[in-house]
Amino acid sequence: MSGKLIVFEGIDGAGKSTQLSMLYQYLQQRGYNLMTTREPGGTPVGEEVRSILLNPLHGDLQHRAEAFLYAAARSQLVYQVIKPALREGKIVLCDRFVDSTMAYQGYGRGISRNFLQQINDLATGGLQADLVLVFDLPVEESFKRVNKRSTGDRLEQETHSFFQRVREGYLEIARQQCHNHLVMDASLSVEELQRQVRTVVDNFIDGKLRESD
Ligand code: Z5A
Repeated sequence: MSGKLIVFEGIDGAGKSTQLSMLYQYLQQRGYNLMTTREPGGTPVGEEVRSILLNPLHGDLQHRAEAFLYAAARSQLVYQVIKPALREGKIVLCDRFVDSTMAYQGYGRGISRNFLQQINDLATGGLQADLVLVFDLPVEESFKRVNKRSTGDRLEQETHSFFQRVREGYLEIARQQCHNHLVMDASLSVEELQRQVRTVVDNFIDGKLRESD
């Protein structure tokens, strides 16, 4: 099987990072050649851009400039890390990708989705995920989880209605791109959700292996 890109998406606190690291361990035990990464970040340059983006002191960051910064970090990640890993046949598990820009900057901030599509395409060279798991959680539950942790970064200071638009944006994207998107119920327990994630990913990998026979 050639490399595959599996992306974890969803609003803050939906449990993406938890599920991703559990899946990583599971797939590693099964002997797959894989790696994990995240957005924004995943490269030295991207991690520096991340610290600008999440810094609560940058409350004056303009919406378009914000979108360009996410795209810059993404482009660095795609060309420095993801494409080489895919060429080596790895399964890449990525915490957030282009849908985050559509959901947060598009549905959340109200930036033109055509414009965002253009900068996403430029940043990725048209690279698309093979499978996207969208972890869906009511905003109230997300707030409870994030407030417990309470880092209060720049985006976590947004309002309930902002995150509601982001959540609905994700569901709309998943409806429009149902060929490679699947919505997961992130309000389930960590263990039950992981059981479902493993089933989905096992089926996906088995299907790809059959295709390549
Ligand atoms: N952003 C953007 O606007 N545009 C873009 O293009 C991109 C990103 C790429 C990245 O911050 C921010 O950038 C993010 C979107 C924006 N916005 N904000 N705000 P980040 O990487 O720090 O944030 P995140 O990706 O949302 O991570 P997160 O908040 O840690 O969420 P998570 O990874 O989905 O959740 P978690 O860390 O696995 O779990 C969160 C807590 O919930 C933790 O205490 C867990 O123990 C608990 N948890 C997890 N699963 C469960 C279940 N099933 N039940 C109960 N409790 C659970």
